[in-house]
Amino acid sequence: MEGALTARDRVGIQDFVLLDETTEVAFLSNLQKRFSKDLIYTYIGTSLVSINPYKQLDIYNKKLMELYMGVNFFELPPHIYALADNAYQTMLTEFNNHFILISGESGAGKTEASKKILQYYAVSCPSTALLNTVRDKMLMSIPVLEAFGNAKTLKNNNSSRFGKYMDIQFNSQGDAVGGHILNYLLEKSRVVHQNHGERNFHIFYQLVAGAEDDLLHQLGLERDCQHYKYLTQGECAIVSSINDRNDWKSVKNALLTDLHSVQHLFGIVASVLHLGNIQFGSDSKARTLTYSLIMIFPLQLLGVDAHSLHEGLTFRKLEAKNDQVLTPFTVDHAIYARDALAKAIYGQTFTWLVNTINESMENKDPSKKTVIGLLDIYGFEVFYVNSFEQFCINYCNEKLQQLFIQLTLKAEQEEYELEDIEWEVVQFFNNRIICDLVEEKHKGIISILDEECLRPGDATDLTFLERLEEKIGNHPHFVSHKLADKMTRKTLERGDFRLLHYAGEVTYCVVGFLDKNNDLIYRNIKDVSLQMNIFLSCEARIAFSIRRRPETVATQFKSSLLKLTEILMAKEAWYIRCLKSNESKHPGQFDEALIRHQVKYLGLMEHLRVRRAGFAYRRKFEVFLKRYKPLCPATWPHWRGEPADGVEVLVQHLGYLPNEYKMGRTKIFIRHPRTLYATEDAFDKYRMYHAVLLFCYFFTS
Ligand code: AOV
Ligand code: MG
Repeated sequence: MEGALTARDRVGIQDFVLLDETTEVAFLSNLQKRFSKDLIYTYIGTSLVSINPYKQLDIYNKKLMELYMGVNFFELPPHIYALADNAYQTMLTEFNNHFILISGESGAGKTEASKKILQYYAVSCPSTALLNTVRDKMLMSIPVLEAFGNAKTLKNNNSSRFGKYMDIQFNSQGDAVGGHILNYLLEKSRVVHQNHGERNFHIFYQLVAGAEDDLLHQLGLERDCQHYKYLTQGECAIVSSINDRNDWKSVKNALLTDLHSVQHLFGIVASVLHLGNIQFGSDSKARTLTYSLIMIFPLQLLGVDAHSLHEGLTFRKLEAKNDQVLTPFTVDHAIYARDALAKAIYGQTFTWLVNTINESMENKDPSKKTVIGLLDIYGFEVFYVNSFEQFCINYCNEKLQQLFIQLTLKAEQEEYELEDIEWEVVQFFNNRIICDLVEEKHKGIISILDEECLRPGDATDLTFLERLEEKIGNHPHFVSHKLADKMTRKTLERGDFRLLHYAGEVTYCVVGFLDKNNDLIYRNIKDVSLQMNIFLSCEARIAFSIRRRPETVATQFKSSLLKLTEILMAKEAWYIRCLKSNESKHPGQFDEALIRHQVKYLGLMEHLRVRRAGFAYRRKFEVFLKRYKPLCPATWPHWRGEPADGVEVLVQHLGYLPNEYKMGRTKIFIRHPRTLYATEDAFDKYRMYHAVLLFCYFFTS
């Protein structure tokens, strides 16, 4: 009988913390109930759980944004705007830095979430003509970076193939005054190779489908993706849900508002396509470029000279003392050199784009600022064949999970202990052990890989695998070729190893690991790419031209993730935990097994238990007293004693019941947000009253 159902029965509970029981069954049932009503957001305290609906919902618009502005967190139904607004309001009141960590596996909705947040800030922050330009540039960076850094994979038609951390900088009035993007490890190999059912980066298809006839002609391109080797390996150049022509328009418009060298940029993109079509003579040496006409366009577009390009693609230049020796390539080497050049060009172009966007968003205001950082990185992914790229991506997700554990589960428990607050310990799986397995000095997989990369002589992908088996064969999260049958009853091919990640097991094929980790390009190919100087800053040119061996890709990635962790640890964290509803991208389909698996590995149950056992809100005595002391005559205008005593007097005056709060060593802990909201409401009334008084005073005097 519908009428007899309570709202709770009909639409589930808005905050998992309020569930009657903290079982997985209750959690999933609540999630499903809400999902079936298109309610894709649910809280765990102040964290947001989001589930991908795979359909457009009418819940993102200016009216709703305005509704959520400045409203207390739990007053309205859960929404991503509420989290964005709460982070913003807290930043303003406490004048400190924040970040929003968006996690979840590939296709779970991280990038969409990060866009919604950016759009929210673009609309909700105060604006002036000057600030509008910063805001516009932030917004325009979205389609541009997506075009160049996202691609269709088997998991997601708009999969991020790079990691992105964006700081939005605010002045003390809350105006967005600047932005800065850090980008992480672009999957360059996609430029030259795509697996079946996947595409190259969107920009190539957009250019071919959308560019005006004139531009296409200038670039020497055909309006047909099938013409280009680099676009057709995945055999899915056309995707029904992707409108490359329309996307081209928005990317071009976004670029035109900002970039002077747009024409040149498209030239570079086109030159990569031309490079991909260069073939080499099929005799044992690759001296002949079979399709020499094709060379004309890369030469013109890249601004390099014919001799160097020809030589770079067909000969290896070795420098011995003062002498140079040229050895002709085999066809395979020539193909390798061609692909290396294409990847280097694309990689540099992407770096240049990010730098250019950063310059345009640079904050010119010298006053002190606070930031909200948005982290949107490639999600955990498992394909039929997993290579070096998945190894890096999944390692990155291990790091983010570790960060989440450190900042919530572990930190929360430690804080209670430190503050002498009684509570029940919650058991959780700490994936530190897997992070160590990958990154530990000397013993970790990256170190072992680097050693093999540096070892002169006969190092190959297979010798790397042998070293792994020798050194970490007994690790509980590493399944070696030899032990595979015994441990998991699933065979491993020769050349594979398996890692038991926090999110599930992944079998990696070692083919290409050494090569991709080295990312070396032949000397003369490097010289060729250095000629295309327009896209390189002075610093980058120097770094690129240095002759000593650069750090390997995995080591650079590891260092950049370490730096990112440091950046984030210094800020206050907010979490959006994205769940993928089904594997086939069907609107409204709730695949319970898939979702249960994600709930498990993301540690949502543990998060919930920690949150429930604990207190929703905590603040240092000094901070709490400073804000609310006007509400109590005994603490206003000054409290002369210890801050803890002042807080005690203050909360007694406010009528807090003994079970509603606890006093720690340095902080007050408040069990439920509603207690604090009542205090906040009283504070608002106080401020309003004083504003009116002040107004009357000036008006009448
Ligand atoms: P991801 O960022 O988490 O994957 P996306 O944010 O790109 O995933 O989401 C994948 C697709 O799911 C989008 O292109 C939309 O079609 C759909 N989608 C996601 N969130 C929503 C939403 N809130 N409303 C409607 N549709 C949505 V990856 O970048 O692959 O890790 O690497
Ligand atoms: Mg993404």
